[in-house]
Amino acid sequence: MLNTNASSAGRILSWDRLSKEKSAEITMIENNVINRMIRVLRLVVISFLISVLASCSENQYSKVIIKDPHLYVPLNGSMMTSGYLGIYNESSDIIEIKGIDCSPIRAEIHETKMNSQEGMSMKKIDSFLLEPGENSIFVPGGKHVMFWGLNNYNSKYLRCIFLVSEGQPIEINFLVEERG
Ligand SMILES: [Cu+2]
Repeated sequence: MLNTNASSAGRILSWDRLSKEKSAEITMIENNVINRMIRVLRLVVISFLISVLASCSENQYSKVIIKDPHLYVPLNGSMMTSGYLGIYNESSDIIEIKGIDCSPIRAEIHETKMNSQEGMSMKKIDSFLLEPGENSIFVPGGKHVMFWGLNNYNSKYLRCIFLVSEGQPIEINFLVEERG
């Protein structure tokens, strides 16, 4: 009686050990599966990020470069002032600039022209085209951005966007310079 009990107890013990080993093995397999899933997931995330970056660099308007955007604080007693920059179209597409938005500051794209009757005069430009590889430089006496209401403007920069006919607007961060 006692013997059978002991041996069946022993059998239960060894069965117990066996199932523990089995469950340890199962845990290991599960760990392996989880590790593999993590590795696959990591690959998926990385390749997703790469494809996002790649599609960003294909975006034509990331290939528009704004150089040295700056404006001067208005002269005493003047409501208006002007700003200058270089814009380079490094994309393979024609880009149409359809205006500028510096809200809440009012701004327009202007061009100064020499005229035999009136001398120098300036006119608002509604839009202009930049061919692939073309650049346009805004300078005194040429194209410029006209600003109104910067008399008590205290920030070092003024954020604006060039509105374009297609795609993302182009960001411009004008450095606000003292006259001197
Ligand atoms: Cu002007």
